[in-house]
Amino acid sequence: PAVHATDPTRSRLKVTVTRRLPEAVETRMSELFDVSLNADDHKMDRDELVAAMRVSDVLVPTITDHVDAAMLAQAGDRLKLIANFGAGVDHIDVHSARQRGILVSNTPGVVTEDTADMAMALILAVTRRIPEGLAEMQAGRWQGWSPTAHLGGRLGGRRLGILGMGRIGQAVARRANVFGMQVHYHNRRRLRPEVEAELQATWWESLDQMLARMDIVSVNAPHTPSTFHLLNARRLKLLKPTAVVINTSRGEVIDENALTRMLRAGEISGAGLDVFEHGHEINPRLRELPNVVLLPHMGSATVEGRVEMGEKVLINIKTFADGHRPPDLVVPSML
Ligand code: 8YV
Repeated sequence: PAVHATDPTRSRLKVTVTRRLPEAVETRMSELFDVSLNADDHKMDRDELVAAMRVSDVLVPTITDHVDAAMLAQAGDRLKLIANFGAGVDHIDVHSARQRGILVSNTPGVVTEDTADMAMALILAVTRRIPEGLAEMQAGRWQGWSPTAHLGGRLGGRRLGILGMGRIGQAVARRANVFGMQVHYHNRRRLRPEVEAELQATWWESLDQMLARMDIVSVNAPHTPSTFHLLNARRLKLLKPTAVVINTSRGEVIDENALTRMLRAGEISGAGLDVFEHGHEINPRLRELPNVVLLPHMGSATVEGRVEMGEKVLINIKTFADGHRPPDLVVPSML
């Protein structure tokens, strides 16, 4: 069924894209729609975003654009679709959008493998001390091989606890199996038995009980009201002092200050973080720690992935323009 009435006086949808996307995506989008691009790729402020929403049928935001209820209230009634460039939609007030009849879509699936690769990269970087080795080489400090230097921990046999077993969590599990790790997981819903068997994954109904037994914990849950600070100080204290925490999902799922304190105190052995609680404003203490590997939200940053994300956005807008439900519609009950 048609989900919007196309205005016959307007032949092409007006689409505002908040950041520069791969050239091929921008070109295709401009062929199909009346597109407004952010030429210099600056981060648009609230007023700019509201102004853009007022004159657009479709907004294509990214994680750097916070779209809250107050902004939606000022956006007028032209905006019909927020076609997010990215899987996570925690920067968009999906409930308010819904109440105003504005649809929200995302780009699931195409970020899965790249993000899981990055989780493994962080696991390896922390457990095998790769940044320390790199720094030593770059500084010209290497004195030659020694049997006792640079010793990390073997991944094979280690217990990996995956927090959030959606697409990305499952992709991490597949990789961990190949590395000989023992895979455990906590998820709101238990996987189907055949999927659990394929992933050789053990389900823990109790997150607390799982945390106490893991060598490495990988956060792969989205940020929602129910996952905010899921790894709070109390739960982080359940971890073994030898444990390592990996996060390629959203910073808000972990209480970053509590994690930083415990890493400094040696109550947690290490961390690999691609995302942070306050965007790119990182707790400076975190940067000083040798047992912590920090990355600037690179999880899905592959050339191929960005093009596929753009193609997903295009399909969502095109389907909507044709009067149908966008295939990657996000509804509040999914959050
Ligand atoms: C994106 C991400 O780079 O898809 C997501 O949820 O976090 C990343 O893959 C970013 O969010 C794009 O908006």
